[in-house]
Amino acid sequence: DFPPEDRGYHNYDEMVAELDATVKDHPDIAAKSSIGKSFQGRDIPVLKISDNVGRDEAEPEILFDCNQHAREHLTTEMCLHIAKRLTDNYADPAIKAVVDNREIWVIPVVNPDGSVYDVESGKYRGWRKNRQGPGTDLNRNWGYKWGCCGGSDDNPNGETYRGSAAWSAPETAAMRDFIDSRVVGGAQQIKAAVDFHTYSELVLWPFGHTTDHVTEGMTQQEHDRFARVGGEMAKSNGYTPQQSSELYVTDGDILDWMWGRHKILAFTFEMYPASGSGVDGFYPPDEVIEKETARNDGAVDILLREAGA
Ligand code: 0X9
Ligand code: CA
Ligand code: CA
Ligand code: CA
Ligand code: ZN
Repeated sequence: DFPPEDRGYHNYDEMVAELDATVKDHPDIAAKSSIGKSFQGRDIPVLKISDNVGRDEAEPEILFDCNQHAREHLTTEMCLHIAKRLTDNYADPAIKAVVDNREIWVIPVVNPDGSVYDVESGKYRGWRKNRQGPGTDLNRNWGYKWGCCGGSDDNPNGETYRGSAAWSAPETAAMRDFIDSRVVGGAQQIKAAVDFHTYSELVLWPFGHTTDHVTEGMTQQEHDRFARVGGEMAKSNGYTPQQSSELYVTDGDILDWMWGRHKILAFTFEMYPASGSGVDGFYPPDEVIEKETARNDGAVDILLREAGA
């Protein structure tokens, strides 16, 4: 489990219990299901938040996902914070307006096996990948131009191992099936998304596989919308906005697939701390959880709005 001084973080079982408690407290606006199972057979839970939550309504949908990378535990807290804020504050007219006019999907742990493995000994292992053999980097296993561009490793022992084929990891396949399932009447219902990571305090947008701003699947106008919305969100949380490939080139990441395949206005946030801050990047103390998750409330609200545009 987490070391005693970091008990403020939720482990996998506590994350599931937290979602169950949210549903119990707010059964009219919150529902839990599973998008599928991890390599070792753990469920990957998703929380849906909306009015008439049991019905699929014609409302813009938005996806928040966390913890693709095992050691990035602050992101799990981010997803739980989003779920709690949007349900506990339903009496607030501004929150009610959002919840009543959107269908919000929250996936706090995309990589359950890796996340459990990282903390189970009581000492942090610094683990990134899933637990399939030597481990696949889930954020290199997505099927848009998978392995195209030197932005992933073909060595199974590498930290950015892309897997034996696109979707070879059950966790990315489950994410793909879930997102594909949100195509209703030929239209993708999920209009916007944030994939949370740590760290460096960045707001990133596609594409990652090329440093070109305009390319196959990305017009100037589309790029400019990413830059505008990304810039607005970065202003609200103090992060730095940039195209993801400006950080470094990746292939097979979630953003390229969500945009390339489904035209979802998808961002990756690299959360606290900033790079070079002196704080342990992947293991900040639990005392920062509240501040560093609430820090993104404004950005989340901007994207919830933009999903309706
Ligand atoms: O490398 C990643 O998957 C992400 N960074 S992390 O330190 N959390 O591992 C960044 C992915 C964003 N895409 C690109 N930089 N191209
Ligand atoms: Ca502490
Ligand atoms: Ca609804
Ligand atoms: Ca719907
Ligand atoms: Zn990451």
